[in-house]
Amino acid sequence: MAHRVLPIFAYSMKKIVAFLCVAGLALPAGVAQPEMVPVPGGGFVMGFARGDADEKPLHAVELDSFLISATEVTVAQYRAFAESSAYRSSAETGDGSYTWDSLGWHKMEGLHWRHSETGRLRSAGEDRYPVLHVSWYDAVHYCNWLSENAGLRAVYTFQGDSVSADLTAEGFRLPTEAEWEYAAAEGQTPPKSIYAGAGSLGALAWYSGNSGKRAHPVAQKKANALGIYDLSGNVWEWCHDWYDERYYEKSARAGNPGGPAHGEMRVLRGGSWNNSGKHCRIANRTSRYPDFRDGSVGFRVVRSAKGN
Ligand SMILES: [Ca+2]
Repeated sequence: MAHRVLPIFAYSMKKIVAFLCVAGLALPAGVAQPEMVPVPGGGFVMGFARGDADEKPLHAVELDSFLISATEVTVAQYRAFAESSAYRSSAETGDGSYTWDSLGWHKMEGLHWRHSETGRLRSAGEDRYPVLHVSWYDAVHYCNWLSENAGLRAVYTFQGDSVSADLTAEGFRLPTEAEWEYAAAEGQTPPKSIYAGAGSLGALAWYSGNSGKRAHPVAQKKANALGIYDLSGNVWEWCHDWYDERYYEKSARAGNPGGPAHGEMRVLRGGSWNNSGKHCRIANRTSRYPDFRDGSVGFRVVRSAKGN
């Protein structure tokens, strides 16, 4: 953590609360908050020349500084939200989620964030597993709850199934896919690796070649140079953006690109325990409908570094 020592007497209580929250301290008492690590802003070249069609054209992007959670959001962190807010997830209000067995994915009613990828109810000792079976909607509701607890302006506004976002608000939100790729590339152009960090994929990530076909507790593999774990592998991560396979043609030279204004599916990044190395590459892009959930999709959060 690279926080400067600030004269806190000059800050309002609200700012102090926000600062303590960003520092990863429990606030209010007993509430599990993600540990946030700083990502200095700058420019990088997004995309991959040897990648899929939707990873091109390579284009320069400028980003402001931001903070990103060091890990995927865990079962314990999500539980603090679910149990204190009475929020009911897409899986709970809908028809469950997809569970994994040796034959593939199967929809199972009653399956939700308290369950593993195989549909087993998590035990108390599994708090540090990434939360599974969460939709994009669940993820952004969680973000707003974090903002509310920290006294920060919420990013997302809800009207029925419609969600609008103010990406200039200082509260918690999902990373844009540009922020996600920049953090995974450690802000480097070209990145030192096609995966999120130095070394072999097996040293960095839980993927189909080493996972035993299940998710694993966060932060067991090697972090990248910014101190961020599991960007490659373990669980896919929802990003803020609507998915457009040709978005890179339109976002060239954009500052803080936030994705298309409209779309049908939201972006997922990083691959999972169930994917080969190809999908764990930092430039790889895929997408799902925002109410999708299964045992391989989770998320992490970011927030603006302004005001810190
Ligand atoms: Ca991941």
